Amino acid sequence: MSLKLGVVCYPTVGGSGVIATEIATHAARSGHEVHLLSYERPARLRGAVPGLRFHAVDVSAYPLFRYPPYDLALATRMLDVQEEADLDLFHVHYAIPHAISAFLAQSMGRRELRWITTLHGTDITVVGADRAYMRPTRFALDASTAVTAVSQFLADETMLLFGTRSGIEVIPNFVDVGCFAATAPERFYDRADEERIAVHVSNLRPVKRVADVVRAFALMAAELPARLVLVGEGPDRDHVLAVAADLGCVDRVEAIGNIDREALIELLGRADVFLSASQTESFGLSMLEAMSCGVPCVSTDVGGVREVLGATGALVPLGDFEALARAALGFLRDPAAHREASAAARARAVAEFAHGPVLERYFELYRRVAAR
Ligand code: GMT
Repeated sequence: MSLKLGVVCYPTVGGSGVIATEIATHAARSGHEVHLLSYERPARLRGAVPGLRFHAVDVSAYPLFRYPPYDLALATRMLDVQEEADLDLFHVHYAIPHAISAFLAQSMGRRELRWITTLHGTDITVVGADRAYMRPTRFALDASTAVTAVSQFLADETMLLFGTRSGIEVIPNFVDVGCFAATAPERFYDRADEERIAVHVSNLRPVKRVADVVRAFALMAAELPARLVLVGEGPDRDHVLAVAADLGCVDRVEAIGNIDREALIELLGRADVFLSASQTESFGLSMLEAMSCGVPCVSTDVGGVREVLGATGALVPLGDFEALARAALGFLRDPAAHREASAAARARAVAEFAHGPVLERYFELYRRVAAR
């Protein structure tokens, strides 16, 4: 049964925008009619996709508005699209403000509007726990037709924080294991100089504790020829480079900013280890993409990360950058250990998080919601 879907997300390179865009793209390819709404064209949306239409949400910059009301503009656009396209349902990614805009659109409209809210992480753990956002978030979750969370950790955290009445279904994030695959991998033992390449991908915000990544890397680089590639842009970039300068390894740290999907896949094919020092991480989509390319991940043991890594890679206590370095060196000193960890990472990504079966769970939920 083909459906008419509205998908709402942030357009940025963060994981929620990536997952929403991938769902929209795959849904259109599977024959559904998809309308994608955001304030900009999402970074992961590549070229024209038959069956998928992007709707930009414009917010007027009237001088009186110190904070332009995006949630109102989004609600209006959602209602317009629902009426024009006769949508079956919306799937909104990240609760704030998308789930609240959905409620408003439903209240303003003449016919029922159904929506699924997918929780991604800081919409609950940071933003939703802020007093200013707590009550509207709980309200919008209770009003949603269905709620999903990307990990069991996040579902539990949501129940704990909000005591929400709605049952939360856990549908994990996924990776396109066909595209995120190292077809001609080049690891340190394939390179003449044996340089180890450590990678970190994030939006370089305080919650990612990227300075700890650099501290771990400095210890690693003291032992082996190594380079750290930081992918992504964010407010901590300068601070992190200052830490690297202070530790004397700034010449081996490259902050390359945002890159497109193809460049990321190419980099992961050459990477030897992925480092993550996050304070909290509901899932860790960048790590899953790295695993799919056969890159062992070393991360702080926080949030839903252990659900993603399973027995692959290594988990260390939050704040213990020395343990992070030690665990990474375990893979980087020994080609046999690295090969084994690389194969285990890829195998877990394929077995547990391949895009096909996870997408089928979303499509099945869409059918259930549309049939209610
Ligand atoms: O919360 C963020 O850092 C942004 C958010 C996003 O929009 O990308 O990331 C969250 O959602 C991702 C996709 O589901 C998860 O992979 C990230 O772990 C999660 N971030 C946190 O929990 C810190």
